[in-house]
Amino acid sequence: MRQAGRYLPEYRAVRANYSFLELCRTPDAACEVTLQPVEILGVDAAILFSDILLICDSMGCPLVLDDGGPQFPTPVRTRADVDALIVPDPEEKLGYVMEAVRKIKRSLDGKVPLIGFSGAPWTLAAYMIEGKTSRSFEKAKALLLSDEKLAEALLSKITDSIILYLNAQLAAGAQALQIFDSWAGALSPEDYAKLGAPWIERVIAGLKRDPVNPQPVIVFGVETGELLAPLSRTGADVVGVDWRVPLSVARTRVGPKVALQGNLDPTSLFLPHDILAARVQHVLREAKAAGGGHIFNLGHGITPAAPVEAARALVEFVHRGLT
Ligand code: 1CP
Repeated sequence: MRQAGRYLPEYRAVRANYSFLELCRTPDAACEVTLQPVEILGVDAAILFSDILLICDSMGCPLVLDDGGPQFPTPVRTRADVDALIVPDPEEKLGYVMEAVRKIKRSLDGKVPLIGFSGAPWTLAAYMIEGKTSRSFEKAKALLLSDEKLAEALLSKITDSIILYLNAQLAAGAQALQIFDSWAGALSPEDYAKLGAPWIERVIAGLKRDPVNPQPVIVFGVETGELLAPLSRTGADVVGVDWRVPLSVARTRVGPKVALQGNLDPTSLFLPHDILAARVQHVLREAKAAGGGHIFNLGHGITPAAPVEAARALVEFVHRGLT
């Protein structure tokens, strides 16, 4: 699950001293908020505190993040805009992320693994074209589906940037990687076959993983019920499932080779604890029926109003296992 964030008073206390982007760019503070969920909730892995959109900024599409959510005031709309983007050297432009990874690794001292991450090419392209979040992604789809050459140029540049960035995270010590294609569900299976899955496949093929103990790669999207099969063929080791598809059904779509991650509805955290516990049991039963490996997770990010006590109880219920 997205782990850090506004639901935690300890996060809000650190965040009071920094803007969100300053927090991401200050390795000591990013390290501190990365460790908070491990200490407060007892989760089994740490997720690097950062944001998928920082790489867009380093490519030359400036990111603004205020209370209105993330925005790109100069969105990518033309071939000239695409050509002006760069494929950044991650140590030069995003060195603070790798510095945070190294600090977190030292602080964790092997207690739990650290998961690094990136956005997927389609989701990052969609943000850069729309300029902000969207429900329909009209501008992104209109641009990428009407001009194949431009789509190829933009998605290639983003893909190359992601490969360098994720390899830098691996070199700094990330022990697993998650690729967030949060807006995958906005595309039809036909369009995802052009704009989504092949680019994730290219990212994964470009990773320099440890040949002896390859760091696992998780791909995740929202409303991906109809995209689970293509996502499972990207080369990922684990496919995230949101709460709209039971894990046993997801298994029939992804085949036997990948593990599943998910998929408790994040709003379950607002239910009384006995109902929350029953829902955890349901996910665990589904995972057992699905077979083939399972990482328990929420089906999407934890929401800002979620009670911390419920998140803590959730971790305990999962650790108790199937009863
Ligand atoms: O003011 C604040 O404190 C900012 C809120 C916030 C936080 C806590 C943003 C802005 N990003 C983050 C951290 C973040 N984002 C993490 C850190 C790790 C953790 O939570 O433990 C991660 C993994 C992300 C990834 C991310 N950012 C995604 C993919 C995951 C998903 O939920 O699908 C997406 C889509 C974003 C964009 C983004 N950044 C921030 C917000 C509020 C958003 C979503 C905006 C939208 O609805 O489009």
